[in-house]
Amino acid sequence: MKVTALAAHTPEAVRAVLAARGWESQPAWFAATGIEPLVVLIEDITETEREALVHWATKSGADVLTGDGWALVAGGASRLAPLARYDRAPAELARLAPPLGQILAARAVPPRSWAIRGGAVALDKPVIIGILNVTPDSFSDGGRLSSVDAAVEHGARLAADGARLLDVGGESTRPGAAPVSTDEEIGRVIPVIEKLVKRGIGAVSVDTRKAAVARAALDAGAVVINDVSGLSFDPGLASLAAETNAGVILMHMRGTPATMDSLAEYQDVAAEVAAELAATAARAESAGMARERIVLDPGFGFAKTAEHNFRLLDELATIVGVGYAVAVGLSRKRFLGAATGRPVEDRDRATAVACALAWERGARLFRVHDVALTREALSLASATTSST
Ligand code: PMM
Repeated sequence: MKVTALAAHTPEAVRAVLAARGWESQPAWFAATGIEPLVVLIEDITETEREALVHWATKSGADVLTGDGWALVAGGASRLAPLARYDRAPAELARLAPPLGQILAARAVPPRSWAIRGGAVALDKPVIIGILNVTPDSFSDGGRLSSVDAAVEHGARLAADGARLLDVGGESTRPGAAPVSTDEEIGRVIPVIEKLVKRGIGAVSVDTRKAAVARAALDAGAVVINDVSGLSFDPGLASLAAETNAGVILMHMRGTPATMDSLAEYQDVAAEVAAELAATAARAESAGMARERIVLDPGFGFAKTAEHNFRLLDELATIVGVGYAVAVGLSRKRFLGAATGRPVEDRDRATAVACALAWERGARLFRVHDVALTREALSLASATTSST
């Protein structure tokens, strides 16, 4: 007899063992994902629901830990799956079926492509978004024209290095940064977007919270709106995105850049950010945005302490479980400095490593300053994990 402990952090090891023993690829994949461990936290449940859950778990062999108003249920995904079906689950647990069904569906069929204006972005390989900040301290070398040219040249370099999108932003969202007027923001980003589009340098995303800026950017040829406020700053942004068929990145934050640091309070940061992002996505869909146009971003550094950011990076699969493609903006952020002791100008290696960790946990889009270095790290990460 020979006994081997298989790697269980992804379904790949099980799939490969079955395939090597003659299983066809689809059944092997379904069987492998079916026995993947799943742990769900269920909150705000009644005493009747809690009792029904404990009873069901005892009978079906799932593990359950519970307290007042909550339960943790754990087992292979296929063991928990009956709870997502009205015809199989105990009647007392009917409320659990829709949210659990969504989680199981997101795991079984993750988004494979992101619809953006006039096209689609494949998500089977890492998608790198190059950062092109056009704030006065980023490219200013005196006159406006030379700074536009410098920004466009930088964009060309990011695209050549492998950026699929260029994210042009004209308002700093660092904690305590001064707000910028709409006209000023338009004056900063539009000349750069126009030139990038005219020269065919790359698909452009606009990093803005304001509908007027987003509209001008889309008119100039941008195809994606990256809203760090997650539709909470400008009520006009949601309908604009819906009408124009833009791709959207909706980021999690609390408050505004001026107030967010005081709102960094969580009991379970990943669970709370996931729930708040799910609510944002639901708002987007009810405003008319198609599900396949929406990307969610947990907002590293926005209303989060360093410790929150580490937890969120480790537990990114919880955000992926919401069921949308996930983007991360880790580049040069302060918490990377907290771990490495490196100053902001020397955090690109840490960024590349963090992106590789995020890929492994299910993120598919990576907003970074150093595209070449991140691409190298992600090439290795994606070669290591199968996307069967
Ligand atoms: N971070 C910043 C700006 N825009 N957009 C998304 N989607 N995600 C982010 O994490 C994010 C963002 C702030 O970082 P910067 O000042 O280095 O651009």
